[in-house]
Amino acid sequence: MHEEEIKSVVDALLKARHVAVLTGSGISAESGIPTFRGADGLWKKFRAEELATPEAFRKRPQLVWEWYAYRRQIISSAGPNPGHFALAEMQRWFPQFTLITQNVDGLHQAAGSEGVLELHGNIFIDRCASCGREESVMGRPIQMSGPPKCSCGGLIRPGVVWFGESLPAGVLEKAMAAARSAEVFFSIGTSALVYPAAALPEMAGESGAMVVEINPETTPLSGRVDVSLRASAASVLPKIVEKYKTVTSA
Ligand code: BV8
Ligand code: ZN
Repeated sequence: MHEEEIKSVVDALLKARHVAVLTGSGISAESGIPTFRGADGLWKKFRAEELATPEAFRKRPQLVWEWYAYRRQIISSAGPNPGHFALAEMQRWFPQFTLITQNVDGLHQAAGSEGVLELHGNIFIDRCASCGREESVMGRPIQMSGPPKCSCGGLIRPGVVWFGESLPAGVLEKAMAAARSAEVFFSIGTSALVYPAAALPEMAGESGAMVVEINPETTPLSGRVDVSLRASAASVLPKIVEKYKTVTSA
């Protein structure tokens, strides 16, 4: 299955100096974390677009806090899957490898990936909505009800990027530079609907990269990529690693 496509991807990887990857919630699906728009993407009938906004937090801080506490709970009991580990292994093969993620779950880092560009922040950061003070809460007991208060009196929110908020300065620029210089650009586990992240694969294609999409379903990007692997990340990424190692050790 997909032998043909995998061979063409490996052939391109063998010649590449800079490989870039954009991941979305689909790569964490096989770790048991619901995607945003998949069947299990709703929480208490709310869609992400209704909760992941500054307005929602202003209007219903407890509800938004509860949603993030629930997600922190799921992520804390989840671990990286073979898709995450495959990307961590691939990082070592190239002079330059840029992993850009829309995910806030930290699973790429847990799998050993380094220098991960977190376009949308990280769910285990607490940030004061007033003074902006940030603190990692990774590994701490999860405060299920909230939001807690900062010493300045402000409300604490998760350190993620909500709809309508700009991405962390510098991170998006680094991601765009990688999209422009990579010879191979992977778009993995993302519906390619949310901007500016969704512009990255297009940018890479326009700069001459081979764009590879890995997704069991089609997306608005599917018609414009060079290789479309209609498969799950946890199944096909290890196959790419295996094929690459067979060819390079031959
Ligand atoms: C900004 C963090 C402006 C928080 C998230 C109209 C047109 C165009 C744009 C806009 C518009 N109106 C508003 C906008 C801008 C908006 C936007 O793009 N909206 C969309 C909905 C149209 N963007 C923003 O607001 C961004 N900011 O533009 O700022 C600005 C400019 C200057 C100054 C000030 C402001 C900020 C966007 C970031 C929002 N935060 N998350 C949190 O996590 O709670 S977005 C969230 O959804 C994710 O982070 C991710 O980025 C995004 C998309 O989700 P995906 O990761 O793709 O997940 P999804 O469920 O959609 O898809 C999963 C895919 O995986 C599926 O395709 C599925 O088939 C596949 N899959 C499933 N299983 C597997 C699999 N694939 C592989 N293997 C499997 N096993
Ligand atoms: Zn504060």
